Amino acid sequence: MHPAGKIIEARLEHLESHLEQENPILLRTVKSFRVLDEVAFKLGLLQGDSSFATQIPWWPLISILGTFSAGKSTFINHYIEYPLQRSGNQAVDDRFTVICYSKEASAHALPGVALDSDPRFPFYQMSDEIEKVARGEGDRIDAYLQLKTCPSPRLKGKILIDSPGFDADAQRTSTLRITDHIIDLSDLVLILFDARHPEPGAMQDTLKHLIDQTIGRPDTGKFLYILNQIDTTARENNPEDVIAAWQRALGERGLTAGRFYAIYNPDVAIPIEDEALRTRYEQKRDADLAEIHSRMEEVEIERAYRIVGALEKTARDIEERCVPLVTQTLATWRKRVLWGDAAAMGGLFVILLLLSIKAGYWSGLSFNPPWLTPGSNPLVPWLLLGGLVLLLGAIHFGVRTLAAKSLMGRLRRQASKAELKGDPSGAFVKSTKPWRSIFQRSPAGWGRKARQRIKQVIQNTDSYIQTLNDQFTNPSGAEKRPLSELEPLGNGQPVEQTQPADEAPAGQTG
Ligand SMILES: Nc1nc2c(ncn2[C@@H]2O[C@H](COP(=O)(O)OP(=O)(O)OP(=O)(O)O)[C@@H](O)[C@H]2O)c(=O)[nH]1
Ligand SMILES: [Mg+2]
Repeated sequence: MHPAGKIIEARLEHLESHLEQENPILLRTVKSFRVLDEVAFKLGLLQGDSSFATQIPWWPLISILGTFSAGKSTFINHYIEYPLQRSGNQAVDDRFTVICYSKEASAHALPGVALDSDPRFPFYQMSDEIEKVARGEGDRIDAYLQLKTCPSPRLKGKILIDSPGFDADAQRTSTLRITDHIIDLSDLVLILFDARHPEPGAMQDTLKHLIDQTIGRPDTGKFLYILNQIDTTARENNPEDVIAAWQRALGERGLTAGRFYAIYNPDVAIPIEDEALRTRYEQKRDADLAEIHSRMEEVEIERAYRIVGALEKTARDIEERCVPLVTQTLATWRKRVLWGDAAAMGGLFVILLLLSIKAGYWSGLSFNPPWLTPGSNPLVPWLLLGGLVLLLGAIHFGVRTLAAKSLMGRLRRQASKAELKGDPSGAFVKSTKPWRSIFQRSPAGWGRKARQRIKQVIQNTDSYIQTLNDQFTNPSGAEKRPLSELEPLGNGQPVEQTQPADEAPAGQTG
């Protein structure tokens, strides 16, 4: 059972079952994330309903955007080799369709809310995101998104998004903002243009918006600009001229980076009579289509490396950044508590001294209060002593609380600046609980066992990377295979156990 409880446990199991079907190579990494979760919960770095595994997007996202009727849906159907999306010359879809794999024999359309609970989606809790970009629309997620599942093996391990055609002014701002959000989340963005109207005059406002969005971003590499339906130009032109004119038009809009392709869909193309011309068109199309498809496979591989990278970063963050930050803050806290105690208790001593002088308890340097003289009630001194101890205790714990509070703001700022995985302020609160001595230097939950578990996870990430490398670097020149077809991580390989040494059965550890 996950330390966060049933909800997270159910989500992780859901994630594991999807990985088993679609991306078995990553299955073992979930186990490592579970180990990190446990350590982080003990430390207080994670709290409530959370897990490091649910903070990262597991499935790469490929979005297909473009002008109205550019052939987006037809392109997707051709790629997945399945007639999933409706196509036609009228605007047939006004919603984004999130398409993912399911082994069920028939395709399913689910309401957008289903996206909110599926761990595969980077927009887990998409309605929150929609609410953020378009206030008041979060409850209407179904008006913007639908989810379709389909048994095409090409969908394994990835998610495609088909978008509504961009129809100039009719475009609602919320749709535009969702598009921007989807672009941000996507690993690969295909922007389809229609060769029937490639010239800038035909470029609608929204397409301009799309292009302007993609210019000057740090991740321009993820945009592929595709001139589709070039078969329609075969009668009048040769493809090179059309493509050049289109690229020039884009260049005039400031778009120079990125990759440009020209394709058409063999299933619906207008037949090209001239044989030589047809061959030229087909060669161009096949070369470009192959490249586009291979980019679509590559994102799956890149994503796998990124997940292992995130695992390692999380482990290292805990050990090398979170714990030191908390330890440091604890040291400052200890100093403040000691100084605070000294000041408050010193003050109390002076007050008591003055009071006792005023009460005439002193004769010269000897302390002679009436309740210590023989014959007085013997309980009184003990009661007074008890009262004093309570008072000192109250001072000490009051000082501890104040000192801890005085450090929280700074700690939170440092943590958010460092962009840490996990929340050091939670660990600090846990480490300053009343039953912890101020002289304990390491944070609560950070001991030999925790350290070993982190070390083990880091070692495991090395072997995961090694497995990925073995399967993807292909000195023999063999074709890269998508992840979904590969053996699970560590299969038949001596991948280290995630179980720490000190948890091994008794008698095996020293
Ligand atoms: N000649 C030719 N026609 C195509 C090609 N690709 C798509 N079409 C046709 O263009 C029309 C629009 O295709 P869709 O796939 O519906 O286009 P879309 O971009 O999804 O359209 P919306 O979702 O409405 O924006 C359909 O009639 C397709 O058959 C192509 O490469 N060549
Ligand atoms: Mg469509």
